Amino acid sequence: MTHRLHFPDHFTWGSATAAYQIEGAANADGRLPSIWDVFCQVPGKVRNGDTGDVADDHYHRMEGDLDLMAALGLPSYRFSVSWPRVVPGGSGPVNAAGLDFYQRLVDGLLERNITPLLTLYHWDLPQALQNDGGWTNRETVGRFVDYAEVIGRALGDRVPTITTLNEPWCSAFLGHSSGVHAPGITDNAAAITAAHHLNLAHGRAVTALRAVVPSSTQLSITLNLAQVYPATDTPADVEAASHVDAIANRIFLDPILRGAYPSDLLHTTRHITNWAFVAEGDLTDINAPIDVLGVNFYAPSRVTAATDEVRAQVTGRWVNDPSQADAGASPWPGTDLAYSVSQPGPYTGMGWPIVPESFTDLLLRVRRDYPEIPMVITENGASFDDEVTSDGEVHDADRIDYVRRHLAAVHAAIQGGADVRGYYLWSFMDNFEWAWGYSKRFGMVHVDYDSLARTPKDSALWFRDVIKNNAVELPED
Ligand code: GBH
Repeated sequence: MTHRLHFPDHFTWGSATAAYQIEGAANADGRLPSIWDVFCQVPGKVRNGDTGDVADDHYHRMEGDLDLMAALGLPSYRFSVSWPRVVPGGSGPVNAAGLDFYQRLVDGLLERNITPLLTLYHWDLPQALQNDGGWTNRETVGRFVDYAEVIGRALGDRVPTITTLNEPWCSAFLGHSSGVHAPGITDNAAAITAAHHLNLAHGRAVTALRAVVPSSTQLSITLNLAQVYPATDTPADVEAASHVDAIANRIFLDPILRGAYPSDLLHTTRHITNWAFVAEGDLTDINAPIDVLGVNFYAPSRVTAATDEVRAQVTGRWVNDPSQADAGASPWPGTDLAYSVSQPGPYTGMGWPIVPESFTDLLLRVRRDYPEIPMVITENGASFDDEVTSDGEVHDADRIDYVRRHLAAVHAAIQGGADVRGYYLWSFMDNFEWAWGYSKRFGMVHVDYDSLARTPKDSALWFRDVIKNNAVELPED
């Protein structure tokens, strides 16, 4: 016996990728380096010295990949545009050949009845802008708005949803606090400055896009959100969790959806920055109305207050989980107040704990605290060591189990009143997993990195049925 959970009518199903992770063709047709091309050249930053030079070679194999999406019954596809392909210098001339790739991509999707969801920025800042300070430089905001307008004008008539930024938390804090992502800076004040400029770039791009895209176009931002649980219910741990929640979640949610930074955040970071980079009018600009919030979810966090006793027990400042134990600096400025603690398993292949209930908690929390905004799950998925058989099949029961449980969690949130409109599985195919290079696979399609052959995994066939039924089947347990 199985138990079927039906999703609402018109629920959008899809799968997601990002430009630098799949395209390759790093030097093709006028593209110039992004911060990730440069970061990959720094010894020790990316596992095995991997780079995005070739990746899945999607740039040259796009038509075949679209055929595969159609064969797998995907109603929608989320991709990102490579800024350094379209405006290679970060500002200045548009590269027609680069833009043409996305014209063909969008047309190819529409021909196959696959609805595009376009992300303007998934971490690949043109290096030319980084040379002037990147996201720590307020000038970058204007460059992003110009680039957003170029894309809005060129593609806005055929793309029903445009997302400005993917996970600005990662750009700001993994890029500028822990330094495990490009541009690899470790400066907490710079990270908070970058977070503000990313917020401002988002809000001003939304306003600029409104003027050039059809009125029906949905504008959005994607945030990586995670519930932050206190390790115990002592007041100190509860306060630590609230602090991390502010620097991880509310630093984006509050200005974007309420037009103000959280007052507790301004207080807990006051020894790092005086927030003088926030100018008159910025918060009104950031608060530009959006139509839908993209939510990426992988795992929750669990934290404890940094008492002397805790300090004596932990070796590093950043001890969240097995995979991060040796990662060095914390990505949470001000975490001299809080330490991440390891959580009980089971874990994914990234070492991230599998806690589907926290996904329900998160969606209901967004519903409660920001009640007006509809949500789309723009990423959820997992990396595991998939089993490739000698006859070329790829068995990934762990991934099916992860996605099944997380879909049930989304369903529970919808039942509880959360307004969730769609779900995009990360990722369509195995790809360049940032600092982990090609050592981690998130795809529902397997990629052989020698031949670049694509093979749908069991999860892709399973997901095709979920889409067809608009329902997920749970074992009766
Ligand atoms: C997303 O980032 C990206 O958008 C996507 O490009 C990427 O391939 C995908 O996820 C898989 O990684 O850091 O130990 O506290 C997700 C980044 C992952 C950052 C989970 C926060 C929390 C676990 N997030 N992480 S930990």
